[in-house]
Amino acid sequence: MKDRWQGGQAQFIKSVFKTSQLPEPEFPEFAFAGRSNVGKSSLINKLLNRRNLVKISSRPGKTQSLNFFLVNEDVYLVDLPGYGFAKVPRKVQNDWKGLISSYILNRQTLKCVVVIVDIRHGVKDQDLELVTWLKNENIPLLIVYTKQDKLTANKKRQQASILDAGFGISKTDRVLFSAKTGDGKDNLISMLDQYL
Ligand SMILES: Nc1nc2c(ncn2[C@@H]2O[C@H](COP(=O)(O)OP(=O)(O)OP(=O)(O)O)[C@@H](O)[C@H]2O)c(=O)[nH]1
Ligand SMILES: [Mg+2]
Repeated sequence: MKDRWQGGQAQFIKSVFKTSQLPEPEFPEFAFAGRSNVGKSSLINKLLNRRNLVKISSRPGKTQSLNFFLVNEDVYLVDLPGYGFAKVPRKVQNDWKGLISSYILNRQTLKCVVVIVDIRHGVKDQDLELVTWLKNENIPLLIVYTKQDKLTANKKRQQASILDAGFGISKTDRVLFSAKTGDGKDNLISMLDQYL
């Protein structure tokens, strides 16, 4: 149902810094994870057809809490803090990890974790670690290769198969996307809708 996502019915609910602050698990939920600066917030904005609902920054590490957005009054989207940003102190990195992993493992309404990867980059250790962990925990996941506008068609295909091989996934487990052009948006929407 494209209108759910693109109809403009989305609002920021809250930022969560600890488990006790999580909103009631009232709605099906999708969480968006990925390295700092990969384009998580941009993807959510594009998905919801909103320019500025989620704050974007060229400075990595902008999103430091679990940010909840309510879509169409019946779905939560959760923008997770980015990982892999070296300037964040180890103590803070570990706190994030603890909060995020307990959220992912215990959230009954979580339908799928969307793992966002920059199509230009190879498979990074932390991405592989997350994907492997999600698979082991039997948490449904969907991988998005984003910023595809930055590559030529040839290079895009090449990078996509390198990433598929690195993550051990098939074409049907991932979506190519661009927050700049909106390419891949319909595909992403239909993948998400399958969980609803
Ligand atoms: N060309 C292009 N630029 C993008 C795309 N997606 C995001 N960007 C740019 O990448 C930068 C980071 O985007 P964000 O959406 O803030 O990334 P993030 O993953 O939310 O970052 P953190 O919250 O810091 O973890 C911004 O300058 C965006 O404009 C895309 O698909 N194409
Ligand atoms: Mg962000």
